[in-house]
Amino acid sequence: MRIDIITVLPELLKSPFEASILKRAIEKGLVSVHLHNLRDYSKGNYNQVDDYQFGGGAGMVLMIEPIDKCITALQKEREYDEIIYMTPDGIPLNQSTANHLSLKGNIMILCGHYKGVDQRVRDTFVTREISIGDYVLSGGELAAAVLSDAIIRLLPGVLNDETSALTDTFQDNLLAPPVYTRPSEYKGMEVPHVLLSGNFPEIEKWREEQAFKRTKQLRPDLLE
Ligand code: 6GU
Repeated sequence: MRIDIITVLPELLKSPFEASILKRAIEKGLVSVHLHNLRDYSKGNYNQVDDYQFGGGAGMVLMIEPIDKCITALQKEREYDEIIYMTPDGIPLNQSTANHLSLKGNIMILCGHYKGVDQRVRDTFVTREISIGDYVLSGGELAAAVLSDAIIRLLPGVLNDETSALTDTFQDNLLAPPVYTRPSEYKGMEVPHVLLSGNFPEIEKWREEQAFKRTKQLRPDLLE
């Protein structure tokens, strides 16, 4: 898989891909992530990428021309399965969308900023608009990092048995059950005895019950 991210703040997006699981996925060649600075596609001495909105009002809008130039340059090199615009007024991200996108080959992610992008960018280029929740971030960069992480960890070979995605919260629309590690007793707090029993059918049953109980209590909306 290849992910191209278009942003006015590439430095904000660097570190998530330079540590831990994402770094290893890139080193193994399972994914490549390319950051593109929108300013490299602007014209004039000021490297202008944003401007005041027509009709007046506070806040700058990312201009269509540098975005068009960047997207068109990338599309000349390869075909993209999706051009995703990160925006708080997009469709909220969930595990099902992450699963779907993890099956794609090339995806482009455009990070919104300020008041957003010229609507013509959304009308012309964008195939999908994604939000990561009902709150506002300063820009789409952190949201793009969240989306990339959610996708990349699902690629075959990225996770091993210890980190397997199969038992994740949400993978079956349930929250994950509680987990414990050594010691089995700490300051009088005990680990549920069934987990120490070695009875794996019983353990599995307990985990399913706990997952259901937790989901019912904390996220009843997932059970609907
Ligand atoms: Cl994708 N972008 C911004 N700027 N804020 C957000 C968001 C995205 N998702 C939730 N809040």
